[in-house]
Amino acid sequence: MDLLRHHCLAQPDKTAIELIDEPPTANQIVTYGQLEARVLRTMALLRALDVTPGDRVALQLPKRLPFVYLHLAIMRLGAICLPLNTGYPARELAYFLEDAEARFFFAADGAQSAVAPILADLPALQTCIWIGEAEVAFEELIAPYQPSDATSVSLPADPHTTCLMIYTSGTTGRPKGAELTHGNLTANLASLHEAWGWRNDDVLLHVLPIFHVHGLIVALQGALHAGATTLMTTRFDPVQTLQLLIERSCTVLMAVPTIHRRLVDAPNAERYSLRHLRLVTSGSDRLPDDLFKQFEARFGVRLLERYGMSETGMNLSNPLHGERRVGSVGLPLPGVEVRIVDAETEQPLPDGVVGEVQVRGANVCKGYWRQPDKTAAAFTPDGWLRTGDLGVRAPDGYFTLKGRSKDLIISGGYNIYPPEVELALADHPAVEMSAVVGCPDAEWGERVVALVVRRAGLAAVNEDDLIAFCRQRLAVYKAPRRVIFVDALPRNALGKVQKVQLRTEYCGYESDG
Ligand code: MLC
Repeated sequence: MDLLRHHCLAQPDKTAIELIDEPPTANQIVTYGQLEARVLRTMALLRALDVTPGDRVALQLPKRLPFVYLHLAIMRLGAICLPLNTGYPARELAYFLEDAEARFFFAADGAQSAVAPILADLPALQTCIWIGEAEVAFEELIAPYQPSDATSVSLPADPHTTCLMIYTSGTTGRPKGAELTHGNLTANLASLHEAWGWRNDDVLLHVLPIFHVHGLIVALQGALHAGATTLMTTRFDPVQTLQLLIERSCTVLMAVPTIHRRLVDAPNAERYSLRHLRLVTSGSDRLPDDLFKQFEARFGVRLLERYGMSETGMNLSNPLHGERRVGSVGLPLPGVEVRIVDAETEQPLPDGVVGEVQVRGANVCKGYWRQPDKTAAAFTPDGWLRTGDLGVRAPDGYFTLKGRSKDLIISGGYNIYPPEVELALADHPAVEMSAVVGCPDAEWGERVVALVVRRAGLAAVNEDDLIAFCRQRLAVYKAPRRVIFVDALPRNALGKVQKVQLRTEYCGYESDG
């Protein structure tokens, strides 16, 4: 982040971010000089609001420039940025704000009526600021604050200070906040800078959400760290993406397999050559082999698949130069150690044998917010993070993922934890019990399917009722796409529901209800 400040001072007139708005006549350009000035004003605003180092400042804002200014300003003040998915309904939002004990919350004006009622029950929350959609509203908000009011504040010297908190879930319990430090982000950005050859003259087309490490750190911060230019769309549209990549001579695109699938399937996609792009990455979910091949055949670009997680940023990547191996997530990034261990003994396994992927390095988060037990359970005594992913290492060092030991669904690059969906379903009076599984899906990777046992005498509830019920309680992407009613759930001798059996039996969607 020191490097970002350097670019702001060294190339003040260069475009840092161009927001691609709708309509395009409303596009907005921010130079590096303006970025620095607005971040400093935003820091001054935050100081006037009494934001102090260590405070959690939550953002549930659309993908627009105020989010970026706030994110950078919060971290530079030594406070902790808590970015939240804009799809979280009030009920989920309340959990995150409460668990993090957020003192400050910046939210979209348009969400006020839905969100305001939960705020009274959050004793730690001191200030909520509603931000209008238009950039100008935020600029008016920070206008009275002078950049000089913030200049006395410099980055916290301690790299172990938490600056970003990203909530992830587990197989049990509620979501937990992974605490990423300044040192974690700096280390990971430096690794990626080296591995992917980020250049000052790169033009990144940014189509991802910015409330996750992928869009926020790997893509946006990656480009800012390099002093490159980012074209930031407010949402993903396949045709717009292809047009912008060509018309604006973009050099870098970062996306998830669902996005790559939609690009390949876009109308007249064969008319677009993307050979001028020097780097097109794929992550957040496994890249199917056929998609890897189709993308190259259609656009003349070999996708670069990499592997990361919220707790670590990026760990493994196929090389920029050298073999980008189909089906593999590549080699450890500079400064990151990756090993495959036996799940029981945690002893390293020889090449070619499948085991748990474990990761260690300066990029790995320091733990989970106020969850010492879960933090202890996530790490080995010598500091390896247990990822819960299964993988194998080839003798030449390439890693390939082979599934998950944890109960997790990945849909369109978003992680969905079945227990969260099962808990939501359990609140419905007609649900006796449920099991949620991920069924393979060509577009989304996996889709959420719920197997439900109805409570005796309450058979009237139907699939649409339960889907609608979940969509009220959970972000829409977590809600089941299908509900299949069953008489009983298969269990093993210990009473544990057999999800592998359910996937085998029901992912063809044969409902017996
Ligand atoms: C949207 N929907 C989803 C969904 N995204 N449902 C399931 N899974 C998803 N991922 C819902 C919408 O709310 C909508 O609901 C319906 O599905 C269809 O929407 P759409 O318009 O087709 O979807 P779209 O908005 O275009 O979004 C698709 C997408 C988006 C692929 C562009 O999901 C996306 O940006 N994914 C990227 C996620 C990401 O950045 N993950 C990084 C995590 S960090 P309705 O109401 O219309 O039915 C991480 C670490 C790492 O994992 O290594 O990177």
